[in-house]
Amino acid sequence: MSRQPTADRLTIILPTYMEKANIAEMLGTLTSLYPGVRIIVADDNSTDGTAEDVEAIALANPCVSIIRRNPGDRGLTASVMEGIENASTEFFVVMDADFQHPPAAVKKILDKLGENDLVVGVRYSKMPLKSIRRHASGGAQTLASIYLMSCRQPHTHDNMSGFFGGRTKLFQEIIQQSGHKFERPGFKVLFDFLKFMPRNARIDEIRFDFGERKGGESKLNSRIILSVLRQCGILGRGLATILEVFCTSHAGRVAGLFILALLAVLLFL
Ligand SMILES: Nc1nc2c(ncn2[C@@H]2O[C@H](COP(=O)(O)OP(=O)(O)OP(=O)(O)O)[C@@H](O)[C@H]2O)c(=O)[nH]1
Ligand SMILES: [Mg+2]
Repeated sequence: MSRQPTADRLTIILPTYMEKANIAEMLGTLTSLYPGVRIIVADDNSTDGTAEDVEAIALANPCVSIIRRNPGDRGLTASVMEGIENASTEFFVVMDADFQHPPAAVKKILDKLGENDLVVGVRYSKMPLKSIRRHASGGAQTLASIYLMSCRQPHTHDNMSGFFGGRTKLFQEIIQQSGHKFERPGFKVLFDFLKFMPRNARIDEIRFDFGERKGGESKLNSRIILSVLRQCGILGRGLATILEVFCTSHAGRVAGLFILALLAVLLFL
């Protein structure tokens, strides 16, 4: 077997929710760039016709398949896990379906997989993100690195990246042994994998220009952002629960303001 991995040894996993605006173009781009590549779309019951578009394409191209996920288990992390569990090639790459991860950069990841267990796509510039999201993303990256270092686990320059590739067998073993500890509804599956990665795993990175979403809308919301905290042990989970109560309900916001006002009064008394 040659050392340089080729597209026929690769499965690309695309988690989707309401991506009708992008999915057909994404599948067309990937299949023409990488003839012979397998593609698994893990769709979370989109109601905009995403799954139907994939099914029509899969009829003409047996390398493309779809997982129509259990509606009771919605989650980007859960979808990626299921995609990896269903992959049968030696390597896989996970990427978004909205073109923020450039299809041409899959090759850069694939080229490095021959000598590595995990290759992470590191976002070069996060300029397409709004300023507040750039800061939140920087904070989450620091938090995750500190957490991983404290557990003596490997960390990377972009622990939150949704663009990464790995050796399928190793990742299937991690899911089998530790998948029950993953934050299934979360967005940051790479962080979960890093928490359970063998300490001697061979890890490399590629850099890529993080693009703008091509069509459709983002599904990120404050609850999902808080789920990053949930991935940081008991303390993180406790803090996330408290913040969720204060930030995501009207009564919680009122109670939060009341507590802040009380603290201010006590400080100035
Ligand atoms: N299966 C599944 N896929 C999802 C879910 N939420 C988002 N996705 C997909 O995951 C990828 C990333 O989602 P986005 O909404 O683009 O999130 P993001 O890239 O972090 O946010 P933006 O920068 O605002 O686009 C896309 O391919 C989505 O279709 C989900 O609940 N289930
Ligand atoms: Mg996106």
